[in-house]
Amino acid sequence: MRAGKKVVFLSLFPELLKTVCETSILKRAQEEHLLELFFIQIRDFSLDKHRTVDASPYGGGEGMLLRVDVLYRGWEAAIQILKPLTDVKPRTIYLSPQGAVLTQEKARALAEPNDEPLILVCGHYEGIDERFLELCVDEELSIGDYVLTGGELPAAVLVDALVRWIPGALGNELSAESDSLSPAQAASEGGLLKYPQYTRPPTFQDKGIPEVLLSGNHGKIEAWRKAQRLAVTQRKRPDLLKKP
Ligand code: 9WO
Repeated sequence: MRAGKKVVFLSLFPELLKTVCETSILKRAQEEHLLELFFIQIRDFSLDKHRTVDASPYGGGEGMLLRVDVLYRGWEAAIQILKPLTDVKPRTIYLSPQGAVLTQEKARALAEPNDEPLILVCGHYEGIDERFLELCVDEELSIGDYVLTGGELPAAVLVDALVRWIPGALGNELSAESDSLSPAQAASEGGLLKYPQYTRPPTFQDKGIPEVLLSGNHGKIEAWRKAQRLAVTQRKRPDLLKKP
């Protein structure tokens, strides 16, 4: 078994994904072999001289769809890339506004060290042929209730949310768990939002910082932060406090 979470992107714009993934924490996670990313250009699996990947929908209607045969050959290439790296069957995820909404809990589950590779399929045009969903897709995930122009940014969001759960990826011993509770996590664990934070300079445009933070009294500071978390949650996300 090779080290690191393995993720293959199937996309018409792999360069966009590469650029996002060559930055910051995602870059370092790859350098430290905590994450191993692969990029497949769907267009490489078109067989005609114009490298066509789309066609109009049977029955008529707006726009174009990604062809199932082209997409399938790209998916098979993803399977072949992963074959020598692990015996675990990959999980194929299609990013679409029709999927279940991605949560912090879901990202944590996908980051589990079970060696299950991910194949992230990024659609374009008006969508993909339904037969690809039936044949290859294990799970459809959405990052929110809005329609974009393609699945690349959602796929990047998914990997970014996931990498925070890989032990060591945040560059210190603190994991995502000890970081600020996200609204989603707060919602699922009855938690609260983060308290207000301050750093230098101590005065900016006549605004100081709360006196208690300079007191050196850690008990008082903890109590203040706890009260602030409740107040901030009430003000910004009252819905999180109303959930049972
Ligand atoms: C377009 C559209 C128009 C009217 C009603 C529903 C509709 N769905 C789509 C659609 O899925 N367009 C796609 C563009 C085809 C697949 C890739 N695209 C996409 C993915 N747009 N938005 C996403 C997406 C993925 C994950 N989370 C949020 C949005």
